[in-house]
Amino acid sequence: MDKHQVAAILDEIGTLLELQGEDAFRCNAYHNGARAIEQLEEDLATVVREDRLGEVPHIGATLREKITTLVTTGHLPFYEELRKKTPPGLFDLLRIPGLGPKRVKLLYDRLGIDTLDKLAQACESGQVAKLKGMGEKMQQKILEGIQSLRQMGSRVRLDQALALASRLIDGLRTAPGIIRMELCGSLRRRRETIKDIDILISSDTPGPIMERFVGLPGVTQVIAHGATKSSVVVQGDGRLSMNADLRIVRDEQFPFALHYFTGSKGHNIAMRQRAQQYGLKLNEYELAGPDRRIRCRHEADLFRALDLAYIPPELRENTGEIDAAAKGTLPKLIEADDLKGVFHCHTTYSDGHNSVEEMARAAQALGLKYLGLADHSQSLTIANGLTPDRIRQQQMEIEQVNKRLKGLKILKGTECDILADGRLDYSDDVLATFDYVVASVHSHFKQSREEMTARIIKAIRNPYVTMLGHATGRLLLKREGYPVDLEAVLQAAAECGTMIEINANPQRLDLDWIHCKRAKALGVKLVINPDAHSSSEIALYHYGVDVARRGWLEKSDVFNTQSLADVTKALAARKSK
Ligand code: DGT
Ligand code: CA
Ligand code: ZN
Repeated sequence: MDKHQVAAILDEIGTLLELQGEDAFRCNAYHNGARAIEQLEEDLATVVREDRLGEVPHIGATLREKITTLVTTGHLPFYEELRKKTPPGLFDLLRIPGLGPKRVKLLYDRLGIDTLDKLAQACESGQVAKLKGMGEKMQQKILEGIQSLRQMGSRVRLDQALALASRLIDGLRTAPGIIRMELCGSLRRRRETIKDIDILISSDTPGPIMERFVGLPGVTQVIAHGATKSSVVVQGDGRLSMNADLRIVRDEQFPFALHYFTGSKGHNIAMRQRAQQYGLKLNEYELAGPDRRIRCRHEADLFRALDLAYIPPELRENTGEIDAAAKGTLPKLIEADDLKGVFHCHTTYSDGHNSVEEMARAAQALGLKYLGLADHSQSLTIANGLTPDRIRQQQMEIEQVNKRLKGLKILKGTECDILADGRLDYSDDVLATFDYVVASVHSHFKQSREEMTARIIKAIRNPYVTMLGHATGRLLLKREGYPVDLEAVLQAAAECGTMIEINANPQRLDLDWIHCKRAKALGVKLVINPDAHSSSEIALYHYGVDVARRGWLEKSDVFNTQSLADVTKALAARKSK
């Protein structure tokens, strides 16, 4: 059992005792002991073995005995008894602002409340307000707390979390004494959804930085305020709120802490095993052997010390990156600057907010060389899908605007609905007027997996279809994708040379990175599209590049890294087949 696990158990014992109504002195002994163990720089097992726990501040005789039992046997009967006596739901209640162990105990003893649901009911029926020391105001506050807790239990979209995190980073930047500062955790790995924000700083004077952190604008609650670690709740736009953790280490520890807190957990475990093969121990503070410490200035030095190439954070999901880094076969990942254009953007012709020309100017400002406009097709009436007449009108306008533009070309596309039976929403002669066709599912989501798979594969086999749009239709944290056999879809795409979109809109990020990896293995070409509905959304392609990187994709795996000349040639060749 490592020190984090031991510390967590000590902390929990402190809380369990509080819930039993024990006196504060005894409870705090456990909380303080937990913190001391958490901050221990030496290996806990060694300290226990050499019977030196007594030298650790805040560890008295009782804790020494308990910790020794835990570390040597992996169990602690005292703790297990306490747990049995306490309903687990009481811990959920403790997360509500204003509810300490005393009040939770009161609610449990008097009203039998041991879950959030029961507490919500008791508040709604007014029972809580009648308890001694509670009142109407407290009851209302508890109800609000339950609501925000339920919402916070869920994850947050990458773009929203990044926005919140950059606000925190900007607020911290001017704090005195910061040597290095980085975002860690799932944000640094660019996962599509984020549980909490992890920030790491190196400094010799952590105190004032911590003060700044817990007082930053947007911080609505301080969960913990310690010397080297603090946790807060920050409020974003709307009702969005997230937890954020700040850890401060000494600068020589920074590369190790940066690696550790970037994760993922699976990657960390595999790295620790690799270190062990070298007779070294790797943790958040150091890489060290029995009689030496490996000096690392940067994360790259840490990898080098284990004979590994630098592994970019996006790849650290323990899906073979350590092997590849050892063999020197890591991909050279695609970068945002590699993109030369995009293919899936909407204008005011369908449900976009900007005109053809406004979209083109925005793409140009981003340095793109081509912009594919792909408005919705006729049967999608709620999105003002285009009839063949209006297609002609738009294509004429595109030709006009193209004459005025220098350095950027607008390509004529469509986001054509895949009808319920797999046919496309336009006749072949209309389809032939486009430079390319994005085919997407926007209806009949409830089809069976077999029907949906056959429907999509039929579209993929249609020679007019250049690429499949948002392959699963998922809306992150809102709507599951429709049931579909993606493996079969990817195989069909590989056979026909149909491309698959990485929809970069942060609400979708569809194709998922896992399937990008598979698509690449099958030889399917991917294309990163922002699905922009306004000029400012074209830049969303950045999130698609994040997905592509997590999917091990290189520049050559993504179609829109090619020049305008090459793209034009490839599209023309495909049409003439
Ligand atoms: P999330 O759920 O979006 O917050 O994802 P992460 O990866 O940010 O996870 P988090 O915040 O729980 O922890 C941050 C990093 O700390 C994680 O990526 C790896 C490291 N870590 C956390 N718990 C453990 C653990 O039990 N063992 C190891 N080896 N590493 C851990
Ligand atoms: Ca995190
Ligand atoms: Zn679209």
